[in-house]
Amino acid sequence: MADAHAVTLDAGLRISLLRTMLRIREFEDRVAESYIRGLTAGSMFHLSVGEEAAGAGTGCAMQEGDVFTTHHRGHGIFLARGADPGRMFAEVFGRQEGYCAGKGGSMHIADARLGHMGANAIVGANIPISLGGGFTMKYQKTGGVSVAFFGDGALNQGVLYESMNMAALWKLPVAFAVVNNQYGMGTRIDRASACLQFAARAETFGVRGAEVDGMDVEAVYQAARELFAWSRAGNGPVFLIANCYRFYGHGRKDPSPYRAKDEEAAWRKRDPIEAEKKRLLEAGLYDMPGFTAMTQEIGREMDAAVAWAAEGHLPGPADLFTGVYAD
Ligand SMILES: Cc1ncc(C[n+]2csc(CCOP(=O)(O)OP(=O)(O)O)c2C)c(N)n1
Repeated sequence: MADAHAVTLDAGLRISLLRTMLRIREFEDRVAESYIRGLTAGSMFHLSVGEEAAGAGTGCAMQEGDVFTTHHRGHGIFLARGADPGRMFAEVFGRQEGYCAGKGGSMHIADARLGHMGANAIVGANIPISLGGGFTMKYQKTGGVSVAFFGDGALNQGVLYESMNMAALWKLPVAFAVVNNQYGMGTRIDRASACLQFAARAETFGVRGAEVDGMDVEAVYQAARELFAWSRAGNGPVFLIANCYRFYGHGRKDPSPYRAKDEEAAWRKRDPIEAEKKRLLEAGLYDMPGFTAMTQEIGREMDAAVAWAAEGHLPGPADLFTGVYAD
């Protein structure tokens, strides 16, 4: 495990990490509500409630000029990278005002301006795209890092190891960032993988590896910041696995019958938002009224974003062939 608090982070940054996690939680809760209200396009949503520390810690450790791809559970990561929640809701609602004009939906959000090269619903398929991003960065000497975010379900996909090999061989600025929520659909990681030493596995490919408590936003941020900086400096690829938990099922309608209730309760007790809130309260950086005010302000922001997106326009037949090829 990376040393959780090797350096005490700046107070403003700690508050901003908490704020980012809260924005993710409030966003995801409204995606679930919007589905019940019949606002969403389709019914398949993969919420990252419980995974906020992994998304916020890694997302906030990235810099302008870095690029990334995500798996299908990528709302939180994109919010941490500066996404506008209104345009994200619009995309989830299938509206023209969305990031992909309503044609991508929850699982295929992308935005080149914010460095998002695409969410991907095929497990592991975003990884070689991020490899290509890293190749471009090295070739063009941009000084950035290309981050592939994926879940534990991709840890035994061949494409991950082909990509690691090539990234290490060519010393590419690529970061393999694993949001390990312990389950690939209904299969727990230890039932899918003979070896659980994933950082060590990455090291055998020549990729610098680290494992971190993915319920601790400050620990994730510190580990990611250090690794990304090392990779940007031309030292080669890195691998970070953040161990966390998804509080809901695979999709919102999945009641997770394959998980023990006491296991769920134990992880919920480690809620990353509550943990960080407690830490900041104890450090005197926040008080309860301040925290309540921040939560209410974020709630109003998200309500306004939902209302704006719900007023958006559905794509028409004329939009069918737009955005298919680059202009
Ligand atoms: C190549 C491939 N195989 C199977 C699936 C079906 N599938 C969709 S999500 C998923 C589980 C993915 O688990 P993980 O990568 O850990 O991400 P999580 O859903 O836990 O965030 C599977 C097997 C798929 N989309 N792609």
